[in-house]
Amino acid sequence: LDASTHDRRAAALRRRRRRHDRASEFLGRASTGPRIHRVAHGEPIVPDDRFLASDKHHPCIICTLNRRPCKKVHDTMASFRDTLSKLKHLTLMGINNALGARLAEQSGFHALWSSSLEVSAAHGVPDASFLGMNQFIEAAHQAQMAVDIPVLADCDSGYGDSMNVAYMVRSYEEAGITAVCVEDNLFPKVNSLLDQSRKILSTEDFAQKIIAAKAAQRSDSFFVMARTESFIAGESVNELLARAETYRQAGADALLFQAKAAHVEKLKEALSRWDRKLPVAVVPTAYPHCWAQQLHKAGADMVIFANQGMRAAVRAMQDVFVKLSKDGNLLDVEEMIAPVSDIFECQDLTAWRHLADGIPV
Ligand code: SPV
Ligand code: MG
Repeated sequence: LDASTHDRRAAALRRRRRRHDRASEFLGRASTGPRIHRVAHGEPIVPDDRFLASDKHHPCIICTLNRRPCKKVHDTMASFRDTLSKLKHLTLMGINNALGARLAEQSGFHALWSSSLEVSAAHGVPDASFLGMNQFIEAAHQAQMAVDIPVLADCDSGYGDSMNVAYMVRSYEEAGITAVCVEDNLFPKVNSLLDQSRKILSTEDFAQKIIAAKAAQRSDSFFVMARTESFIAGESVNELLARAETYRQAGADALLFQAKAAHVEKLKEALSRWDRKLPVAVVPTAYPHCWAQQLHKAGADMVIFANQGMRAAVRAMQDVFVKLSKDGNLLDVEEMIAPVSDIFECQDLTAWRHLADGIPV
């Protein structure tokens, strides 16, 4: 460095330290400076170890300024694979945006499901491949940005054939998502909960999508869940298990056995015969009488509460909107709604103010 550059940097560093110290004094906490992911950004912009990220779970200030995670941030944060391997049983909460993600994290969930049903509904369209991949990525990405727990992104049938699936994996990985789920539904997909007969992809064609997905991933930790609609399409336990075995051999990291109320006995038999050869997820929306603990006991490693958050929000909004449109009296609904302070908390305003002052949170 030439002398003038060096002087300028030293002066900037002194200014920054003074600002930190003042802020810290004000907040009554030690000054440590903003965090920067050395791994993601090479050398720190300020040549002082005080300013380096020491806690891998803290957001990087450059990611914060860019308003998107840098490519490697999630290599240092908890990936879906890490979380699943640490917790024996995982219950995932369905969300469609950052607000839902934050509320679910605050409620104690350790992983999230970015639901295609919810994201579609949030756009006011059916869960029938109306939205494009980028709209689903945006929803999952915004959710992931808001939390420290991993998001498993529901990617329907993978937005095309095997080549499209490869592109999908690259795109989600680039957006900081550590796990995706693809299903053997045909394009355009039909939501499993609809009473509608359907054909699904051949076992071999879907296995090819999994092979493509696994070939496309860049980081070892990226996680590909293969979901089968076998029961929904009227297949037997043997047929489902044959698919499951082929998907396992194709490289899937986990499976999802989709089922409705009429399939519960078949599902239990399949889980028991599968015998945890790979982790399996289930979605009990249509058989709510089966509790998560019972399903875990029956052999499901993951239970996904796919859409209860959105349904709770819809019911709450219906009630408040109807009341307001009738009476126009805000006092009538005050007890039914969250205080504005809760909204500020969901927006993490205090944390952003601290970051703006260079104080890590
Ligand atoms: C979703 O939440 O989008 C799902 C689960 O895929 S289900 O709606 O049950 O198909
Ligand atoms: Mg879906």
